[in-house]
Amino acid sequence: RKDLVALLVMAYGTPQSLDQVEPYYTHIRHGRPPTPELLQELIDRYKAIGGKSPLHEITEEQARQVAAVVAERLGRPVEPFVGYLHIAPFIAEAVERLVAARPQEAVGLVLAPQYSAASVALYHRAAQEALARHPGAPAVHFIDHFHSHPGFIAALARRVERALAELPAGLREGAVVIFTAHSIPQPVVDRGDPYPRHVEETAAKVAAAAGLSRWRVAYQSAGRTADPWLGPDVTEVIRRLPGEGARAVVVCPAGFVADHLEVLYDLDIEARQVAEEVGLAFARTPSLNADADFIEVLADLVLDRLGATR
Ligand code: FEC
Repeated sequence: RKDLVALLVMAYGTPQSLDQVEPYYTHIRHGRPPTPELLQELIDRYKAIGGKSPLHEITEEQARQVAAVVAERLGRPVEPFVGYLHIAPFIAEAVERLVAARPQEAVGLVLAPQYSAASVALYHRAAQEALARHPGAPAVHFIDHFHSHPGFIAALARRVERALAELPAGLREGAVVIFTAHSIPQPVVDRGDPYPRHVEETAAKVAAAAGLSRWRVAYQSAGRTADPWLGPDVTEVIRRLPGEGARAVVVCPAGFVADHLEVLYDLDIEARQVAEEVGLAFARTPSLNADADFIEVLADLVLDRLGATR
């Protein structure tokens, strides 16, 4: 369609019901089905957050809103096509629909701030492989990362300040902020992946913007595989904090842009429990979700990418 801008919005994906957990988990494990014990553990984690992760609805809302803002800025029609890495509608299906809409221009956006061969590259590969099956497909201009975008940094800094302000006054001074991102297998890091550097950069810039003196980087949600995973793990770091004089911990999941299992379970339930065990007050910064300040960041990235292609 003349004038149409297509947004290929890609995210991790989540099961929509408990009976979808097994195929989803098998897909994440590159086709190897989980053992019954591992499957039950994962089902129990979904049950602990109410039976379902809100990631699907949040991703759809983010896509809808960024398309609306870009359409308004450009004065052109903009249509989002959402595809998931690990569950239907898969990225390949979103590409099919995008190609059928015959856009004039297209941008690919992965909803993950830091680049890794173990994350963003997988989304891009899924999209490229689907595009390659359509000789007439439009060029899709991919956004690789936004880990140091000034609007993204400012949005996280505001949330860190808000979480600190909500701690009881007497505990605020002794609080340590831990910036977390999903762990990746150590062998990927050893091949020179930019991910740990991107995570450190996000954290350092947010810490500077929020004027923090006590902050750390940690990783979370390491997979249950034989490989070593990138650390230190957030729970290990929390356990060490009382020995360093801390009285409270604020966890900022700077590697995620939405509420989902890894935030609502691994942080809000598991990390909080560890903090309480060692006598620390615990707070977690609110996720970006479809908040207006984050939608502005995404729209800015898309507009920049479109401008750069002209
Ligand atoms: O709310 C939800 O239902 C989905 C939450 C979710 C997000 C997410 C993000 C990332 N992952 C990344 C890497 C890996 C690697 C493996 C792996 C395994 C899992 C499992 C679940 C899961 N991940 Fe995930 N991830 C989410 C959920 N992830 C469930 C399987 C059970 C487990 O191990 O805990 C290991 C694969 C393997 O076994 O070989 C690697 C990275 C991100 C952040 C970037 C992104 O969003 O893409 C990196 C959200």
